[in-house]
Amino acid sequence: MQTVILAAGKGTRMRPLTEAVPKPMLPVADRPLCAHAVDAAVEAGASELVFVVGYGADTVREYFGDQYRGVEVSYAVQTEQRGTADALSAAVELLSGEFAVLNGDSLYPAAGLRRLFESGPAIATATVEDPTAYGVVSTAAGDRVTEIVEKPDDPPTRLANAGAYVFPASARSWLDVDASERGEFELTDVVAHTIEETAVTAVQLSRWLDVGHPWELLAANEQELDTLDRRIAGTVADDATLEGSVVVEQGATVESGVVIEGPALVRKGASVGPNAYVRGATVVGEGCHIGHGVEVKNTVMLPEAAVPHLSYVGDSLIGHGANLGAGTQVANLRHDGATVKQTVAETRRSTGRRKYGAVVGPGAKTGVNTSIAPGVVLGADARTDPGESVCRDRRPDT
Ligand code: TTP
Repeated sequence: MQTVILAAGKGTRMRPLTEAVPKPMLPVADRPLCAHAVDAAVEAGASELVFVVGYGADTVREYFGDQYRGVEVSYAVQTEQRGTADALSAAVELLSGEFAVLNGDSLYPAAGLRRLFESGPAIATATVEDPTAYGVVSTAAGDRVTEIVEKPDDPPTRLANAGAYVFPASARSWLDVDASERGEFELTDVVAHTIEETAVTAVQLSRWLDVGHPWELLAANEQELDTLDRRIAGTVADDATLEGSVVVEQGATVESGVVIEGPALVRKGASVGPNAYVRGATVVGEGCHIGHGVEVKNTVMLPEAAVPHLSYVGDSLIGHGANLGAGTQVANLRHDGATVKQTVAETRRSTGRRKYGAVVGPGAKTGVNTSIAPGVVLGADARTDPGESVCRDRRPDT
């Protein structure tokens, strides 16, 4: 089945991380985020991949090329990010027959996508605690979809639209929908039209993770690092201790006195130590450096980031090329133990986590002995003074 991957979004909620790399290419374990959806689609039997690209298009093209895992790849460009139905419109000329559409920013199980692909017109659903932030699907007679409503205050079910669909060929002429309340042209309205025209099956996924916010990028890495098998291909000092499922890629170095407790991934060109402690679900990205006396826990370091001396970094996201000066400490737990909040697109949001550190933008640099409070965001290229205590976000626009 031809499978369209929607990968053109701006990823505004993921800023500042997406200022250096588009959301679909943010790292999740050993691959970009959208490669996980694509791999699941290939395993489920996708016969051709059609990417809709826009923001950061070149990096997506470079990674997937014109053949990916033996499957032909083509690209459509969405010039302005005006919504998911608008994104699909960009690809319409490339489609023939029944086709599938997937969000490029979700983790899907391959078995669930296989059932979706075999179900004719269908929509993937997942049961969620709080459906009010999602499209909510109602069904009758078991699995026949009767209604889909976007972000209702009073959700009729707990079945969320998981952003994976199979559309009949005729849906190609139903993409011209009205703008929604938030001013976007949305695929949910195309689904609503499809329900009126034909039977649409709800295919329940056993697992689904929508990765829209920084803390969901942590969750995605936690989930996918758990699936990696231990592999030590890099250079590891004799007295370093690697416990559990640790991957040290070829070209990575782990120096004397380092302790790494898996799951953890040290990518090529990265160096850890001497005398560092890495634990929890941590990704040390390509070319990153963790130096002497540094503890890094449950953190994703994007390529070329560095924490060179005497620091603690917990439950954090460290952007491309960011550098935490000697002695920088990131707090990841409030004194009152409350769930940590973060400001996302100017709105205070709960991260749902008691342990959550900082989001450090690409190119940011902290002065020596900087302290950063839980949930703080440092914007791209932000600077802090030596000894500074940073309790509020530091973004170029604030
Ligand atoms: P969203 O997560 O709704 O949008 P986004 O990725 O731009 O992120 P944000 O809301 O933080 O700005 O998008 C869902 C999927 O659809 C995602 O895979 C990106 C894709 N998409 C497009 O391809 N084009 C678009 O115009 C939009 C809005 C989304």
